[in-house]
Amino acid sequence: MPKLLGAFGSPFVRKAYVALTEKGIRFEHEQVIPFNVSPEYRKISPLGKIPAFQDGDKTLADSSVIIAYLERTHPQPALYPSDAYDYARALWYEEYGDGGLAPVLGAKVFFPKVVAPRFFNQPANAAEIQKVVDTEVPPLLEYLEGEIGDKEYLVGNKFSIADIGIATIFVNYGFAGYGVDAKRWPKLAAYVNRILSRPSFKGVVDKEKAAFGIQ
Ligand SMILES: N[C@@H](CCC(=O)N[C@@H](CS)C(=O)NCC(=O)O)C(=O)O
Repeated sequence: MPKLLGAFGSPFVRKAYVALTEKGIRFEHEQVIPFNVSPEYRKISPLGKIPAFQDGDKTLADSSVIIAYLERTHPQPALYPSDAYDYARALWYEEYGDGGLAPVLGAKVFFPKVVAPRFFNQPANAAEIQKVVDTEVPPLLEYLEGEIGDKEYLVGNKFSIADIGIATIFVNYGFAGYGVDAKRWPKLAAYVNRILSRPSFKGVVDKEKAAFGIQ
């Protein structure tokens, strides 16, 4: 059976977990904590990051790479649009999640608020985190509010990698005690709720909450 490696709490591990679930692929999941990984793990993931993936004797690292592979091995249900422009737009939203949202909502809010105090014995600087929430987060959400508009999904009227890549970051934001203010960004707030209530997201997020002791 294929194996996903990487710890709960990582938005990138969650991306791969959701993609595997959406595609109905049975898999094992091994919790690998990042930052001080074993030499064996580094052979699979040369940058030492999570997630990684094993499929028989094939190994892969990086959530985007893993999901692209799954799309070829298990084409249905498709997680990438077939139209060329929709495909590229979906990759753009995935990148907006990985490279735009994650460094702020993940690295500057979730990490210092949840991970650093629990696992690195570093107390959270509440004022610093709040400043990020008040100044750096809003423009990122403003853009998404305009993009989602009245659409159900970000691209092509269909659930795709775009929705996985964006919604996964809001799980971490939620774990940190924050959410999308529905008065300020009503369309985005409804969209995030809609995507996160899919069984694929709900299943993994419930397990993560149990692991972290989050209500
Ligand atoms: N582009 C990578 C990012 C993975 C990533 O940054 N994972 C974090 C955990 S959320 C990590 O392993 N950090 C440890 C490190 O940077 O050494 C992906 O999509 O898989």
